[in-house]
Amino acid sequence: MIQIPEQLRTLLQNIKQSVIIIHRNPDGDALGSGLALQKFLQHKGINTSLISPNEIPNYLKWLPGIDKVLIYEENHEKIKNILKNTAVFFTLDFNDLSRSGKDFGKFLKKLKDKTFVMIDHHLEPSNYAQFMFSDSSKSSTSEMVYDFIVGLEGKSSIDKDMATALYTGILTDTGSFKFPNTTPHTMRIAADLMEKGINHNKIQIKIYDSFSLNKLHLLGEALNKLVFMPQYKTAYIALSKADLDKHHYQKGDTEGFVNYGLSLEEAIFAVMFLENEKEGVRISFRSKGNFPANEFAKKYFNGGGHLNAAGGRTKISLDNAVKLFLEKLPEFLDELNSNNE
Ligand SMILES: [Mn+2]
Repeated sequence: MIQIPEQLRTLLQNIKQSVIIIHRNPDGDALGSGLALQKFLQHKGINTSLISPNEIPNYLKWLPGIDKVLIYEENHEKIKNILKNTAVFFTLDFNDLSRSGKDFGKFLKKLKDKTFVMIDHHLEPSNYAQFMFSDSSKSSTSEMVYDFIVGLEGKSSIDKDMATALYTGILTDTGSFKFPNTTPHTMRIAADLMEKGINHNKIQIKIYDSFSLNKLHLLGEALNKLVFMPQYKTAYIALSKADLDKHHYQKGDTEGFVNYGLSLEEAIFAVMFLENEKEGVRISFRSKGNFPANEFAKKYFNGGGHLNAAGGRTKISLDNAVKLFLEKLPEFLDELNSNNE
């Protein structure tokens, strides 16, 4: 349950327009929670735009309502105008405005007369929102948006399309209900969503069994390059721009690759480095048990996230990023070896 402050209830009864902003490189949780909240607000008579900072990955393009998502990078002047004329901003699945991208984040930080509503499950939220729903014990923002909608207007206000979107977010952020963030409450919500008539098997297939041949070949490349260091119980993969080009990389193609490192029986920590011309190197971190993947990401790679799943980035070269990682790993030797799964 989420307690909705009376002030926010009143606000939502009196506005005609709002926007929802999700994080850059949106995933199933960002888009799932965004689409569901958008439809809910539309039903309430609040005209609501859902804005993604950049493009939508192919594996999510089937979500109901996805064709109406506005992409900031493709149309920033039009979107800036919408934002200037809107008073209430929902921000979903991120803990700091900079997660919407450099340029977009700067623009958002300058907007002073807006009411921000944050709904998010990442640690250490920044203090920009007048209404803050931040809970890192939740599996996903989609779980929180479910509780938010139910808290406002009850279960009957969730329709089949909203249920499909929310289920997708929960499914992807829990790795099909297998990550430690999955709770009895998560499962109860999933059951409620199933009762809305969603096709859960079709969602599973759309997300996990709809790969392109290029993606599978890229996975083959990644697995061949996987390095395991038994002394650190750590596995890592580094994919260069050339590796990606070779397999005609499309956004989202490397989704889930980092988890293969963690599927090694002895692995506690798995890392994937991805070279990208525009953004430097993006790094994904995953861990088992109580090893803090987010601490590593924060300390050395300008990132953060959850205990078992975090991300980071750097402007240094791919080789230097791997070098830095290998240099710093020994600092965590004790934690890696005392980990209780
Ligand atoms: Mn999430």
